[in-house]
Amino acid sequence: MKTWFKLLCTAFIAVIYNTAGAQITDAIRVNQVGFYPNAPKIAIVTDSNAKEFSIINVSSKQVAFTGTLQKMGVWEYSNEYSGKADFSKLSQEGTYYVEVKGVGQSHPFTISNQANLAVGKASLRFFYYQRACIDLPEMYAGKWARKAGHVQQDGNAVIHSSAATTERPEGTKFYSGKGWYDAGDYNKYIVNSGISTYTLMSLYEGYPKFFDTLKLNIPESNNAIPDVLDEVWWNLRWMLTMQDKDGGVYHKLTNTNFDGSIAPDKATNTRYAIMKTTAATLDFSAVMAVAHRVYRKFDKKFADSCLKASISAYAWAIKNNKVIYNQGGMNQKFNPDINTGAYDDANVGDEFQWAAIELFIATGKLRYMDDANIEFTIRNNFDTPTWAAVNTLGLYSLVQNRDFLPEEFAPTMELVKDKLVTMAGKMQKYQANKSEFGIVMGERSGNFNWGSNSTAANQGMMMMMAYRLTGESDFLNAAISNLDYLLGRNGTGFCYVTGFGGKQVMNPHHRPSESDENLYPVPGMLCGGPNPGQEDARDCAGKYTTNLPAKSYIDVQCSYATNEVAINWNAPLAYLALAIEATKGKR
Ligand code: 9MR
Repeated sequence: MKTWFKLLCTAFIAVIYNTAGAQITDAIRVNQVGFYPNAPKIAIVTDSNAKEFSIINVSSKQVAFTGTLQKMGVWEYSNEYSGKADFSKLSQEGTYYVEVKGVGQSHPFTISNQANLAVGKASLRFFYYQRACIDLPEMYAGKWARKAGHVQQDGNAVIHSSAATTERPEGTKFYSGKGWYDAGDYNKYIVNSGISTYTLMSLYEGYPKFFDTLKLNIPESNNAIPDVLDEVWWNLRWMLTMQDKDGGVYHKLTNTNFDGSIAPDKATNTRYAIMKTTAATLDFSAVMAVAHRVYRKFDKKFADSCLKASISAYAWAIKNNKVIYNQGGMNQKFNPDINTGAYDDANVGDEFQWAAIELFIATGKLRYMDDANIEFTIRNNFDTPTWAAVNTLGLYSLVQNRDFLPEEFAPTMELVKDKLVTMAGKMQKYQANKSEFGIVMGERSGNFNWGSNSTAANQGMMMMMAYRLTGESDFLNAAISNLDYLLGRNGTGFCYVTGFGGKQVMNPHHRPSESDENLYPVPGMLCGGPNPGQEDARDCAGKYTTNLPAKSYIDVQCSYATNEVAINWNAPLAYLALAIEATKGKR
């Protein structure tokens, strides 16, 4: 979006907002998208003088519900008082807002049997908008239609000196097209593709019936494969190009430096395939083993090629088990220098474990389980997944596929289930008994990191896994609480998904949105969220007003540390929103 145009429009909107919505207050924090009739409905009022609340129907202006605010205390992460408004009993579909006398009214929200459907679909359609090497015509992309980017560059990717072999010397060109742009930047990184691609395949695996009929209005919508898997296929095809002949996988396909605020088709710098690493190769191996089982019933040939790729990648990683990505070190040895995202992870134990588990599920061979060594590590080495901590994804897959595993594995499976329920249970208890905002997010202070919104989404995904495993509604409610957090019940009052809510994210760090003429950014994108680390403080001088963990967020383009978007953040959002929709929604 052109800056002058945006400033003009923002000023215009501010005027309208102030006249028409004068009573809307930031002191009431509520999911600004929607609730299911038969599910928890909570708002938080941060004014400690307020005692009562009402829920008002927007069209009739009638009071639909009244209640007393429950004193919850001060939320340490935002330093705000929390009075809880519980209107779970209101089950009539409609559009409403919360009203508190003397405080004001909240942004509107719906109560609906399809509360998450629109936001969930938008969160998946984000991946279509991130596609490299394909035009996005208006019929699928609406006003965010754009020309293909990187057709020439990724069609003629260049082997970087760090990745050179006798068979593929430095400068060799190869095809590395398709795939999703990682984030606000246009590079493509295998490590981050790993967790993102997995999360969407896992979503399909958990709710196949729901996704068999969910249409996303993408070019492949009319083929026989569910749309979510068509979308994932776009990235899998790129990932497969990143495997060298010896089984190893290049860490990333990248420019030397980040591009400026330009459209994809204007970003024409050379794209290099960078050195093979153990982490990238193992993430690739895990994802391809999952792709094998998920795509088998749709396209056996493709599925078989994925398994082959997975096995050879794993074998490479066994032989090359300590090739750690260190961008600084690499730049000292090789040219040209590379200064884009590092996704550097010195600990590859969890990647080994994840790949071994997925290969065990794919092949039934117990030798992979020996490698995974779950019995030994189960006590402590698992946590909420991130791009750098992936072994819990293996636990998800084991639980999902428990009915198809060899009998000898049953005792270990008990440990796995127990581990997952214990981990999830700790978080759920924090949400239900301790959190002043009634959310899982914040169960540890470290939750407010770079991409903190993905922490909330991944916690939510874990809650849904525990819910499917146990059937205990406490887990489902905890999942819902974190989605509420992302959609408005949080420390800033923003609905963190673009295009949704009353208080919207308008200026994400996302080059396609920055460079087009639209006022609104590409919809369905989850921004990184509050991050007191403020690693972008120099580029955003004078913009931050606080470093309180849950408030350290700025809706400005410069803020790559709080307002960027990324595939590994949107994937768990899609999981959370649509797993809940598949569970509570009615279509
Ligand atoms: O999500 C990544 C975060 O965990 C790291 O702290 C940060 C700095 O290394 O990088 C983030 O990933 C960025 C990647 O390196 C490049 N594309 C944009 C990603 C999101 O900001």
